[in-house]
Amino acid sequence: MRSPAFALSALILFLACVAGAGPAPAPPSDPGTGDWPMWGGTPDRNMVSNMKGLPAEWDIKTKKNVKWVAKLGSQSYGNPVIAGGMVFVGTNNELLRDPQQPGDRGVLMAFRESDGEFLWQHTHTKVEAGRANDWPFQGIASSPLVNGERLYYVSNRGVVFCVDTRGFRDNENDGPVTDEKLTGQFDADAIWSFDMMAEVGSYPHNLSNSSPVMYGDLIYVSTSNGQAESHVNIPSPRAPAIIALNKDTGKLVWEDNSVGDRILHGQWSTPSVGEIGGVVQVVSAQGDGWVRGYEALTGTKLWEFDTNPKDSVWPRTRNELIATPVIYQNRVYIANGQDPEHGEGVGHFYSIDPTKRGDITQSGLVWHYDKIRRSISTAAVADGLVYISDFSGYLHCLDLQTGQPYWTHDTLAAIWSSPMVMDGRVYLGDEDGDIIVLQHGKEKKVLAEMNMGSAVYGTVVPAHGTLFTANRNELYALAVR
Ligand SMILES: [Ca+2]
Ligand SMILES: [Ca+2]
Repeated sequence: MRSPAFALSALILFLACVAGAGPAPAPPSDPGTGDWPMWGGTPDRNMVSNMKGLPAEWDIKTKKNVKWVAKLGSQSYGNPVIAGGMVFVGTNNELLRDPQQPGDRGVLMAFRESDGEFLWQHTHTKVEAGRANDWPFQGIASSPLVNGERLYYVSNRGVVFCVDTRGFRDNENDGPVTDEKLTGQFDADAIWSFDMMAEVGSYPHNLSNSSPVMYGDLIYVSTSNGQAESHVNIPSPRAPAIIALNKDTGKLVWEDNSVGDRILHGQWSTPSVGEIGGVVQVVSAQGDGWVRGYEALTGTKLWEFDTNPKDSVWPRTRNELIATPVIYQNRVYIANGQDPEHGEGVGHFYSIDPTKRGDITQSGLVWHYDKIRRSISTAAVADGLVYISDFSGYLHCLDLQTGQPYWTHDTLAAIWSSPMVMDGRVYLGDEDGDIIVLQHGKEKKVLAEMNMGSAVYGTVVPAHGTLFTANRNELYALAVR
C-alpha cells in the first residue's frame, strides 16, 4: 500500500507534468556559498546574501581588510559579478589598457578573483549618433550574467553579447563569431551578439542599461528604448521594451511592446525572474512607470501595475522606473524615481501581488509607502524587513507585511546604489564615496562608515567570504585579514 507521502509526491509530479512546467527556477536569494554570478546574485534580484564571515569594516588608506585593488576607467557604473574564479565589471576606456583600442569606449573587464590580476577586456566604440544613444564616457553600465563558461551583458551600443569567460586563454575561438580582429590573451572571445538597435529597432535614450537574467534556455534583457534627445518624441515607438533570446544561439524568442509610445523618458530598468503563485514569471519595470509580469517561456503578459498616482504629472510628480523589481514570496517590491540628472523629488515604493491578472494597479496593491523620495535603488528583503534607499540619501527600513517604517537613516549624500543585507548587516554606498554599515534589524544602529576615495555608484556584493565594490575608478576586494 502506498504511503500518503508517496501519493502526495506522485500527485505533485503529475501536476508538474500536466502544467508543462519548465526547468525549476533558481532558489530565491543568494545561498551565500560561493559565486555572485549576476546582478542581485539570483534571478529574484533580492539584494540579500546568506554569506558569513564578511568584513564589517576596512580602511583603504591603511589597507586594513583590503585584499586587493584593481584599476578601472574613469567612470564605473557597472556592478561587479563574480563567477568561476573571475570578477567581471563594466567601466569606460580612460585607463587605456590597450593603445590599439583608443578613444572613448565601453569596456567590460575581467580580473582574477584571488589576486585582482587583469585577465581580458571587451571594448566597444561609441554609437556614431552620439550622446542621444550613448552618452560620452559612461562606459558599460550592464552587470553581466555568468552561466558556466558563458557571460552575457549589454554593451554601450545596445548589443547583447555572449562571450567566453576564459577569453582566448583557453586557446580556442568559440563561435559562431570567430572573426575577432584581436585574439590575444587580453582580448575577449565573442560567441554571439544581438544588436537591439538593428534587430528590434531599439533607440536607447542616452545609455543602454540592462543586466541580463536567465530562465531555462532564455536570456531576458530590456532594450532601453526611449525618447529622442530632444525629449519631444519617441523615434521608435514600435520597438519592444523587453526581449527574450535563446542563450545558445542569440535568436529572438519573444518580445513585448506594451509600453508603446508612452515612454516618459528612457527605459533603464533590469528584469527579474521568479516562481510566483506556481508560475515562472519575468517581471519588467518599464518606461511608462508600469511594472509588467510575463509568463517566462512564452512572453504572455499576465499583469501590469501603474506605480504612479493617476493625478501625477511628468516630470514633477510622475516617475519612471530605473530600479530592479525584487521578487520575494509571491510579492514584487519596487521603488520608482527618475534619471539622477533630474535631481530629487517625490517617490513611491510598493508591495505588489503578482498572482493577480490584468491591470492589477488596485487588485494587486498590497501596500504603498509614500514617504520615500525618488529612488533608483533595488530593495533588500530579509527576516520580515524591507530595506530601500532613495536618491535623496535616505535608507528606509520597513515592515514586510505592512510597509510601516521601523526607522530611516540619512546618509547626507545621493544614493545610486542598493542596500545589501548580509552577515547580520546592511551595506550601502553613496555619491560622497562613503559605504555605511548598519545592523540588520528593527533597531537602527550604525556600525561603521568607510570612505572609498570617490563616488560609489555600485553595490557591495559578496563572493567566497570577500566583498567586492567599485568606486569611480577602482575595483576593491575586501576580506577579513
Ligand atoms: Ca575561448
Ligand atoms: Ca569567438
